[in-house]
Amino acid sequence: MTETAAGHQDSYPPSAEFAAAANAGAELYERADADREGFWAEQARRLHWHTPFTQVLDWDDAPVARWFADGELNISYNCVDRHVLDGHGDQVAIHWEGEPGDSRAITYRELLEEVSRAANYLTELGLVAGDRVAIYMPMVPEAIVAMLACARLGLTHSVVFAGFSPSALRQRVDDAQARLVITTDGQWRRGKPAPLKEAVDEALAAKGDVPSSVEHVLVVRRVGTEVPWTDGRDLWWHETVSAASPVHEAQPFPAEHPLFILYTSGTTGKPKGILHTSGGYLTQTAYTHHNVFDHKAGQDVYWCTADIGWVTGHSYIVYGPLANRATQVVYEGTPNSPNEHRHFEIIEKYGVTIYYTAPTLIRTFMKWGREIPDAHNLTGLRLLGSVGEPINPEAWRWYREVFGDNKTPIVDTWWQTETGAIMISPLPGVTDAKPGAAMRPLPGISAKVVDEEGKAVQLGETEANGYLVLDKPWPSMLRGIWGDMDRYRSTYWERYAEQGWYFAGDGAKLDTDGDLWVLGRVDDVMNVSGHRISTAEVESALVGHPSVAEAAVVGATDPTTGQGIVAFVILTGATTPDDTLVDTLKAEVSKQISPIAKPREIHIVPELPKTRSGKIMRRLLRDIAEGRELGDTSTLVDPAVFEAIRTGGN
Ligand code: 6R9
Repeated sequence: MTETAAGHQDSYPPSAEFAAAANAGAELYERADADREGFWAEQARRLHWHTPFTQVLDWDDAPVARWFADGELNISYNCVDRHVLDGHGDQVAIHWEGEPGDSRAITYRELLEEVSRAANYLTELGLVAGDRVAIYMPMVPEAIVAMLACARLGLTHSVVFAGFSPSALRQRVDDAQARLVITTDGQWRRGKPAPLKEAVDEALAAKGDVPSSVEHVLVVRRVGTEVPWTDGRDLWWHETVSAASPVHEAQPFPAEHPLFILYTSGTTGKPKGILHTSGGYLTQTAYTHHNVFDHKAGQDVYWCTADIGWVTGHSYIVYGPLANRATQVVYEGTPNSPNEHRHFEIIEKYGVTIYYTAPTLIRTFMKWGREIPDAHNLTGLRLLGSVGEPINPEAWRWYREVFGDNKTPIVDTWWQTETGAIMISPLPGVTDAKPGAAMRPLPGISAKVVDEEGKAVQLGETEANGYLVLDKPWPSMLRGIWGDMDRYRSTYWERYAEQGWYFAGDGAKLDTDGDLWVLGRVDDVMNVSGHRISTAEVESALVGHPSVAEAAVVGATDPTTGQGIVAFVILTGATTPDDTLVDTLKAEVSKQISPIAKPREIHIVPELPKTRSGKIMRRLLRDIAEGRELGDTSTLVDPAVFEAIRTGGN
């Protein structure tokens, strides 16, 4: 066991007990290396194929891959029917916990009935395979039922996060030319119903770039408030779907049949509709959910805290877990509703064993204080996961100590909307994990860290401009950007066109052991006097100080050094700032990383601007740091944060 200068253990091997019982062993890497396509074919056989595939990868039309292309399957059959047919109909699929405290346990048999009713009704509405359906719903069971019903019929769903504005919804509906929108009357937010159907009405009433393609709006009653109604267009779920037959026979579709479109922001204003297909996507989500989370069907209680509006919700609430016959918790509300104990109460109530969340939430829990988790019995937890951004070592250690009783493996999983499933992560029974490192590409996955020219960066090289590239196709990779294949090629494949590599847009380094550290988006890497410094590294150093709860760092233009480091920090509840604190923090960064990384300015602020998916909006902080007019704030959770930062920061 190695120790860092600060006295921290810097590598955490799995316990012997965990390793002995783990789903994945070290031999997976060898098998995948020896015969990559054979390995993926073996993984694909986790699924039920109505027509078995005979070919594995077809890369002739690169960069558009075809996996298992002559095979046929039904995604919904794989996630639901086969578990019932295998005798597990009474197993709970979803322990649903509503925000106001209501709850529902839904077995696989009940899920099959609901999905079948929805599939029958969508068919009655005239929807046919290939049509697009927009789903704009909070975290209610019907959202998952709707996704699975679309998958069952070969309809392509486009889930739009229910926190998005009417104009964002309209833009996505138009882009995909959706025929149907599925929504709810409203959603619970901190004990109060907030309207949602109205937002759909507003979106569809607006004069869009093209006339609205929407024929019907299907509405689930959730909060019971009155909603405006357009006769002929609007339909109640409880009057239609609930009255449909609970029996429906799933038809097979080709492996490359489109499954969903999910919009993600790019460098330009227009969101990109990332397109995923069926067989390869389900293969890799199921494979990773099994091995990375060490999931054991019928034993584990799994909880992924994401929203279905994001890719993590698609791959690790809906498709991966259900394909693996998971029993999982789905929670409708926010972590502090009605108070900060909510997540811990849920973990206790359902006996959660696997918990998968984002660093931003872990740091929020840290800010609230460990007495909150300490008031609960969390001993059921045996594996913890992190996703969404680099996790700073401080938060990693806190997570392991406070949630995991200093025992549980943590899997820091790197992947993207575009990759569809986890790509780089420790294997929990195999890897000696390092806090803050995503470690190694999973068996079957290949990644490189290269410079501008595509030359491999040296191990331990921290000054190089390391870019993360994926140099071999993988089953759950995106198949394009909906309606814009040129943009697909230019965004991801132009940079390393000669080599034929996928450019992920993330900076990375390999340490002297060859382990991979993701440093954040390339645009989050600063250049100070010719030195590349990751915003994540400086943030991590700041958060390492006991007075700091959360930090965001940006590179602001500087006349002498190119960029100067500007930090925004939130203090822990117990701290009262004094005149020396800012200097102390600067010295701390200098000590932890290097004097080069010492921030030019540190602003103590009450809040940080975050997107609705919890990512810090560094672009906007850069605007503040450089004294510019604010750019687009439309994806911010709460634009009022800015006033608070401006007043707090000056
Ligand atoms: C799954 C998801 C993708 C971007 C990605 C990277 C960052 C995600 C990470 C991570 C470091 C991890 N990211 N996981 N960075 N370590 N474990 O988040 O998808 O919303 O498309 O974001 O998130 O920058 O490029 P998406």
